[in-house]
Amino acid sequence: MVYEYIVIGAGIQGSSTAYHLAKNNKKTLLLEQFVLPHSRGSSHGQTRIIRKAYEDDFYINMLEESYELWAQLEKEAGVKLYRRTGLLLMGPEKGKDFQLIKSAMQRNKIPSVVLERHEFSQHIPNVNLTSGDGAILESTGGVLYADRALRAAQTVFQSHGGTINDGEKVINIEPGDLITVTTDSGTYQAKNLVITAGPWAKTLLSHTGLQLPLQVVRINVCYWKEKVPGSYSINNRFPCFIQIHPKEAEHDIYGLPSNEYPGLMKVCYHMGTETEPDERDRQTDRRDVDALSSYVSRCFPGLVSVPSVVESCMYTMTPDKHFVLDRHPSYSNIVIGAGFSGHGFKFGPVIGKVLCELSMGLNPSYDLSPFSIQRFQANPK
Ligand code: PYC
Repeated sequence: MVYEYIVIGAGIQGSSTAYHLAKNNKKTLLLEQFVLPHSRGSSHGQTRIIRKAYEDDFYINMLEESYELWAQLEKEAGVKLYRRTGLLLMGPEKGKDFQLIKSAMQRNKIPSVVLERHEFSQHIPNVNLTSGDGAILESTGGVLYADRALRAAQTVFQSHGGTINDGEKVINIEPGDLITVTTDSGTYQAKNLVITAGPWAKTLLSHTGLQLPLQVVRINVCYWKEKVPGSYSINNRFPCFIQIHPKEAEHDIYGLPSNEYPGLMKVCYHMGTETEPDERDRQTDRRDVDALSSYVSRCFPGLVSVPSVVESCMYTMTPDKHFVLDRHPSYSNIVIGAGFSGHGFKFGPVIGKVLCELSMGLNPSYDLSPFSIQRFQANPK
């Protein structure tokens, strides 16, 4: 079967790309190796954080549009995808990372308030602010309803004539003017291909002769029980949070108010242990959960410091934690979206838009140099 475009991988980035292609009247096939919906990749689960609190202007600019595109998708699909909660940023006040985000927020006029230590507990009850930490509350931060968002992008894609073939694993890609994609149950051809295969990107790209420094890690997604029901609840306006440089661990910790499991707050470590994507559940390292337990008992005294529920997810990390959004260096009709490094979901609709632009040969709406493949080739790690 011949299509104009094939997109491999129906996570949020691939589904959003397919959505934009179909809205541009392109005959598009979206291939997914697992039967949808599934919890095997990086786009499952009920919630994600959305925020503009970033240190780089290029992310903040993309997020401005991302909020608009999420709102548009909400309208098109008739479902609520975003709930504003605010985003609490905590971290060593004099530290470089906290200061860089704070100045980027000021420079970009992101609605926010700096919470002084003496007023912190009045605004954010039941949290112990670490000595030496500063706190900023970004008011547009909130929760994205991830499963719903993924389904919405796929449904609107189909309503514009797009085809989803799920439960079909790609086993070969033959580049050419007409690219041939072979799955375990069929063969498809298209003039253009977009690869958004999440943790499987590295293997798939090797079929095209491209090696990228992508590392897949397993994330333990932990939910912690409130000692007093409702004390960290979305309904009581508790915000999402990011803790930069916690004392207990090398990487950040983040959390979302209790919502999807009533009475349980999601608090997770923003890093994991390396895994093979098909062997995720063999990875049983729980050192992150131990660090989280110490953090929770020190900073969230209203939570039981043993997680009630632990689920799994995967991140695909690049060495600099910036995404890959680029054309294949050898085949200009193959476009790649990869390495979302655990912070890509919130950008879904805008990433879909730029991958669609790249694959249609249009000028992308954003400067994509921070996301180039060449940055690895110039300085291989
Ligand atoms: O980038 O906001 C974020 C985030 C939260 C959890 C994982 N990433």
